[in-house]
Amino acid sequence: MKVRKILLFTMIIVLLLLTTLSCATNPYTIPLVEELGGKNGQHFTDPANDTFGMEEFQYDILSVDMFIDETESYFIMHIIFNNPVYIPNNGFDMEGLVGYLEIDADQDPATGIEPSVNSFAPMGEPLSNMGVDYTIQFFEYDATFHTLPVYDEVLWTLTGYANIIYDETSCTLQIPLSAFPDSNGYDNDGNIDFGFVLGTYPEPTDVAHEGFSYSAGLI
Ligand SMILES: [Ca+2]
Ligand SMILES: [Ca+2]
Ligand SMILES: [Ca+2]
Repeated sequence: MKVRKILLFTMIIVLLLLTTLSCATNPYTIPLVEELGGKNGQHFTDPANDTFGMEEFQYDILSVDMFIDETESYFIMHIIFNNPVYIPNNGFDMEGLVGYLEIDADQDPATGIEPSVNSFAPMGEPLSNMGVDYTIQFFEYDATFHTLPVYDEVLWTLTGYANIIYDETSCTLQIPLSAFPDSNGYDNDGNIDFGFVLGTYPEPTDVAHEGFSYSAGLI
């Protein structure tokens, strides 16, 4: 699985079609965080200017604001970057935002797989001790339904879809808790550890995971 993820950063580039680069102006909107009545907000930060890619344009994660909606059915995650955000799978758009959101749903390093954030983190950065149970795939953005798929990393099954909207320097995900089912033994209490490796098609450019542990306040 880890090798597959690494290869995606370099292989998908050959599948892209030739079109012009365009900044994210997605007219589709999922319910805004305000409309969802997001609660139990928590703020996470990643250093600015800590990217490690080789290309001129690099995604630099600055912060993640996270909520749970009033119905306690969705995580809301607002990711802010230190650069413009470009929609992936938008033709020959080398600067589309791709990568992985890895989730340790039971906060147990003994279950799941080794996080790929550790494979991409530069020398000297702290490593993650997550046992990754689920991954949200930024490579597979569906422009029709505005979704990203969620995969079970142990069973290799599709478990759901996260809605996503892209903005000028940020993106917002609406992730159903149902995408992290209890059926495989995870204790989905709404508390998760998570981490990102994000970048462009040619390369990953930033990882963020240290201290990224969200508590939804559910029983
Ligand atoms: Ca950063
Ligand atoms: Ca785990
Ligand atoms: Ca970082």
